[in-house]
Amino acid sequence: MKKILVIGSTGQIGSELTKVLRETYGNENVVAGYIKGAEPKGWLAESGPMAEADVTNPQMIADIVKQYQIDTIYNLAALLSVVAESKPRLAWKIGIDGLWNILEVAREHGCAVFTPSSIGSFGLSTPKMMTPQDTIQRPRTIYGVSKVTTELLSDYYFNKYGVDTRAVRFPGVISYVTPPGGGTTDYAVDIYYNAVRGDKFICPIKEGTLMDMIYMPDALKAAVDLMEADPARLKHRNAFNIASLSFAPETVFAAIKKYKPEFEMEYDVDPLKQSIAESWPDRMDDSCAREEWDWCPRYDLDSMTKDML
Ligand code: AKB
Repeated sequence: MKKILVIGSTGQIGSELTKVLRETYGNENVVAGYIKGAEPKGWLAESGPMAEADVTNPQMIADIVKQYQIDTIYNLAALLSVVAESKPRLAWKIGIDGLWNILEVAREHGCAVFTPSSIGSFGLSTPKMMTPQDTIQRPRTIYGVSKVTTELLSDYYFNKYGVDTRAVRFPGVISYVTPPGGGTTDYAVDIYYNAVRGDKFICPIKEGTLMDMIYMPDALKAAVDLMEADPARLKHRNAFNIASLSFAPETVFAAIKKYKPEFEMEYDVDPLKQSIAESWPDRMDDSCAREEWDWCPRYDLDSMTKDML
């Protein structure tokens, strides 16, 4: 049975990933890592072990790995795209210096490491439609720069030291359980919250702006399935394109309106979010993930919308 440490277990993806991992591998085998000020609460704190796991403190990570005999680390420590632009040094410290610390611990203790990349790892010069797995990655945000570095550093540790590093490039993740914070794709979550509350939605992203999105259960399935995949089949490692949904604001608005005809939306475009969104793909080509580890999402826009509402 795997022994897993989830770093960033109280974040948007972290809390739901910890739940799925505990259901899959047993509560006692999944340690919920957190940082001071963001301690786990409720079921997360009660259902299994937890430990302070600050990626900027390598000794702290090594101690947890030794104490719980961890063999797999899910490293979700990162600032999202919009917030990272206002704190670039911190984004680097957590995303890259932190990853370095984790990879060193993993090398010493033989752990596998999953550190997600993102659609943010692409930039304006990347082909926008059916973005290939291997393509130009010249992002201009610090989020993107750190995600490309994450991919390269993870590949470096695999090629040089044999550390079992694997990752996906997450689209915008949509969930009704934990709201995100500070991302460019957050509008696609906020729109559902507004619809359920019966409020008009003010959309910060321009009509016609396509971005890849994914429903949380599919995002979690990707993270678990990739770490379970047969390494002999993996030609790529860091990181796989995974596509699921690709839509613009007016499309998700129309999908919600089908169930809530009274729902209203108007645009008030945020220039920072818009410029980031325009530098990201319209839709990724995920054929490598499909071929190498049988990636296949389960939700489309309509089934997600029903579930969200
Ligand atoms: C963000 O918008 O920052 C994230 C992402 C797509 O990486 N949700």
